[in-house]
Amino acid sequence: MSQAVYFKNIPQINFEGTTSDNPLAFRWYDESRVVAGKPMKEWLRFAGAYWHSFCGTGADPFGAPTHEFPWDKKTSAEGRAKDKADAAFEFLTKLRLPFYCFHDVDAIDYCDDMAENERRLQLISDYLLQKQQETGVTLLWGTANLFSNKRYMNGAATNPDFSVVAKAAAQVQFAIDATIKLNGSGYVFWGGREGYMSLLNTDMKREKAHMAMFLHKAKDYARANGFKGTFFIEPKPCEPTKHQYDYNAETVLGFLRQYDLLDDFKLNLEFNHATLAGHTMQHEMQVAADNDMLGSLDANRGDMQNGWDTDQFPNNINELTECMLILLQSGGLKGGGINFDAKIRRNSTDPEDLFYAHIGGMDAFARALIAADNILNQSSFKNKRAERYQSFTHGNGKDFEDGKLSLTDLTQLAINSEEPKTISGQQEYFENIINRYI
Ligand code: XLS
Ligand code: NI
Ligand code: NI
Repeated sequence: MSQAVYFKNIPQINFEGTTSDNPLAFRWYDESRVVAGKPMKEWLRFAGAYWHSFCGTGADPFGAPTHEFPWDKKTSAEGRAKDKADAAFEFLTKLRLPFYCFHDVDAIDYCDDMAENERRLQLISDYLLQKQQETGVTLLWGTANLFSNKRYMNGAATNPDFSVVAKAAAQVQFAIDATIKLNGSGYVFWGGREGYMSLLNTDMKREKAHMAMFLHKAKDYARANGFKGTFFIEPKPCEPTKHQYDYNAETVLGFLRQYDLLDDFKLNLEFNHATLAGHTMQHEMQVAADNDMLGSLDANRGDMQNGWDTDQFPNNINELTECMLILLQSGGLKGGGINFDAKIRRNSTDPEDLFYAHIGGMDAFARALIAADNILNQSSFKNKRAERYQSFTHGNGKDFEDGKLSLTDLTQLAINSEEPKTISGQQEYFENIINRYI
């Protein structure tokens, strides 16, 4: 296939080690380096996000686009979509990203005719499949954009108007078909409009029941059509809605349990969503890991001084090291990978900027993974934490854990014992371990 080269001044990005001064090289991400029993590449399973990297124009509420893409010039939707796919796969292979993720409308523009949209997605997914076969890059997850079109302004699966719910279902069906065709590991539901702007006009109970019904039907369809991958729910507390039903990890877990969806779904957690919910990403990941639900990650970061989803590229190694501790201890991601749901800034306008951004993110994760592995193997971290709970490993503490002590038993023990010793939680000691191994 003859095709244009979109990043012609940019070479293949290689691992050159920490002594390299080359800004277009990895200093930590050595894809085949074995960490905790498997290559980094397999722990991290990095993916590029179609929407930010190949569709995001840099426009913001105050200004026009600043990113003018050479692959966005042709007049036909099909022509633009194929050029974009060429650019995307050139980028993914140059960066050694093994996976990518997309929404239906990122791959090809949609119109208001659903049958035509199905045709368009089939056409572009055939083309993407060919690109996958040529390059070895594969789909991490697919999804449908159920939030940009104006028909979704009152919700998609949770819209009070049934005819909108049906439109959303059609989009999901086509996106699932494409995901199956492209051998996607997962399928994501992020409910950007599944929530409310005002409780006054909202029957929340009914809307949540509709969302559950919608997920069941989507899952049944996908399974019946041979989808073997994992479904992911991506929590976010708000934005664009005032309140999103998939608020955070705990809330989604409760929802999935209530509606009997736990067996097919895992969580896709995003850093900036965690902080919007008033949590750390570590918190969200630990909640998921403790419930065997740590499926996939959307990597980015917010801004410390403002409160929205700025989707900046991740670069905080302390934060990432703490996250990788959870990832390693939980045995890895269940069915997913690490998708850079991050965008270069509006004023980052060189083609190189997209590469610098991903190289920085990949290196930061790789370095964090190595540090976390060293912490687990070489430091007192695990033992120190376990020590704090040693009173539950034997005697009365063990009996308590095993349910053998009643409240009156506990009261008797309390009456007959002295005031507990003051035991330090040693938070600063633990914090220092992180910095020491970075
Ligand atoms: C938006 C979400 C979105 C999902 C996919 O905040 O992060 O990009 O990842 O629909
Ligand atoms: Ni996301
Ligand atoms: Ni997001």
